[in-house]
Amino acid sequence: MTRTEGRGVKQRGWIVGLIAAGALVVVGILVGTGLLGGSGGAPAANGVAKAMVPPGELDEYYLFASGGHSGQVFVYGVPSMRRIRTIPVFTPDPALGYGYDEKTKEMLGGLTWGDVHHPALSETNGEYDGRWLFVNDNANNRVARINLKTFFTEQILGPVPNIMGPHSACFVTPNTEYLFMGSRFATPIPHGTYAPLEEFSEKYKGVLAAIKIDPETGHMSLAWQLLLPPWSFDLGDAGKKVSDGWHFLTTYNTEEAYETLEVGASARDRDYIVMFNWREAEKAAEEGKYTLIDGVKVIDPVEVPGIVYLMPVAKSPHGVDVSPDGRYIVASGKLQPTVTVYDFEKIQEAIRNGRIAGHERGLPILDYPEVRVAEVEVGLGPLHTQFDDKGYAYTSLFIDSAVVKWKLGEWTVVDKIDVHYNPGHLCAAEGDTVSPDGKWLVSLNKMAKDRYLSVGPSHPESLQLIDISGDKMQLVYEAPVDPEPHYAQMVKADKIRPEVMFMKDPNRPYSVWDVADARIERNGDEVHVYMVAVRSRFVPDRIEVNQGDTVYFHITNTDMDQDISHGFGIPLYDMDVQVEPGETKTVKIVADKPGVFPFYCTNFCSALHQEMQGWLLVKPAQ
Ligand code: RUQ
Ligand code: CUA
Repeated sequence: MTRTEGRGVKQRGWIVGLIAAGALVVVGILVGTGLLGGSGGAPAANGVAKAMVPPGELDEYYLFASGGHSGQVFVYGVPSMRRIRTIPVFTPDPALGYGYDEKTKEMLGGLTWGDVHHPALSETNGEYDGRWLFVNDNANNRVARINLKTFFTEQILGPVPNIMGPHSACFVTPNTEYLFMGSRFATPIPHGTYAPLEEFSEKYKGVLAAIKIDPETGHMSLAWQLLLPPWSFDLGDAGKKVSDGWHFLTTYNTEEAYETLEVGASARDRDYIVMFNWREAEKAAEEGKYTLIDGVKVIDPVEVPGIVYLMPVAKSPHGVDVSPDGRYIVASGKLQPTVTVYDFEKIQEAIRNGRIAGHERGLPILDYPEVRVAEVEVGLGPLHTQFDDKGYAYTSLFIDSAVVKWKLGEWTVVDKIDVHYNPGHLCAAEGDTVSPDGKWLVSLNKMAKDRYLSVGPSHPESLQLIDISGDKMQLVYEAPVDPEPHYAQMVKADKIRPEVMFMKDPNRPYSVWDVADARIERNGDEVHVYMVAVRSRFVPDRIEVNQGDTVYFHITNTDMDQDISHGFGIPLYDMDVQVEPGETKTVKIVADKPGVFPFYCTNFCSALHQEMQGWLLVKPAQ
């Protein structure tokens, strides 16, 4: 035992000593009394059993974790913590051919990375409905929709005009009417406008974009924007039930500092929760109360009162989370050892009675003592809060490396457990719905340090599974995860109903379903290959073109059979795709290199997979 870095491990040094001395009887007693189980550096044996999903059996929940600057989404099964899939979203992925075929290449728009922070499952009446997963790109002002029938990215919207660094996304409204993207970085608008930093307070703007979601198709479109002060909009959550129609954002840097932010953005004692009424904003947009900026309807809430209110909060808050009944709004002040809780009923009362304590930048500030119901002392570095089915809240403590459990309404801390180490977000089973399941909580830890076999200077992050079904939280399992999960959502597995192949559609453009129809058509220097991929050959498998031709391969996988995907890779032409059963994909190359290029199936599909190849012959130009 040489792990000495972790706080939890150090605390339990004496237990480790006993184990080393062979005092296994003592360990047995400790496990029996639960001493090792509750908050151990190592999960107790009885805890581990809870995460056991025998080979061949399936997990109870899907966990969708953001992949941060990998631009991907990681899918885990809970409680086994087995990683099932990586979904490429903002980043090309040769394993699935994502970003190589014409459709996904166009969707990526020439960018090769994104920064995924907050996945949001679509909701109906405040419950996850298993249809779509939305994720933001904090880097390039985009948002994407993943279809949970296929687990493929289906739409990328953006870069969205006027906003910059939409960290406070995605958080959907209870019927997936909208998701909102607030700027973390104020800039002059529209994009492309220059103004020196010295003019930060005047010329730089915070902007919030409202993305409308089509209830049938999930198609996203930019509806309207709110013009906000040049502050940093950090996290968000949609109101639900009693607070449905409102949305809450945390903001830091109300100091409007633009240099040494570490100090400059932490000077004031208080920042704000910014709350807005999206139905009122929608109405203002319909009534023409906006200015067009870069083609977008931008509403100035100073000119349209009743849309935006500010609520004071302990300095530099991070997470804001709405309780399942929609009544409490919980904000974490990362530089203060408390979470602040606001009561939505009191907020409504204060608005009705005009309890305005003042204005900042023309926006009304609600009187703090009127709207806040509690400041709960939770510990050092509170960041994010999740909820269970019994009226408890769970808050991550970044500095303490712990999760704390406290009671809503009573505002008392009832339990605390060590995690390893420095948790950011937490994710509870069905945690953001109006009816969380309790049961499981995953702590998304920013540091793993010594928890896994070393892989050199870059460490994985860690996901730790905590059983929250009893009075005491119990750490039961953990899994490494690639950089960098920020947030995750956990949904009951039976709500997701993936399709295992694409429907055969003879009318689909460019598709060929019969090898007799496979062909090569030439039109000037443009060549179209209508190709069938079927175990274990490509038809046609001999393609002769001239140097300089533009060649389109329209490939249909006619193997209507679960898990029989074919790949299509061309050496030295930087081309590879995977074509799923029943799918048609189009890839394009410019045949600028003469020579002979054997193309082949890159995805093991049959006993004769190795024979599944063909020839691309490029005749040199004279
Ligand atoms: S973040 S650790 Cu959501 Cu990007 Cu809080
Ligand atoms: Cu088709 Cu391997």
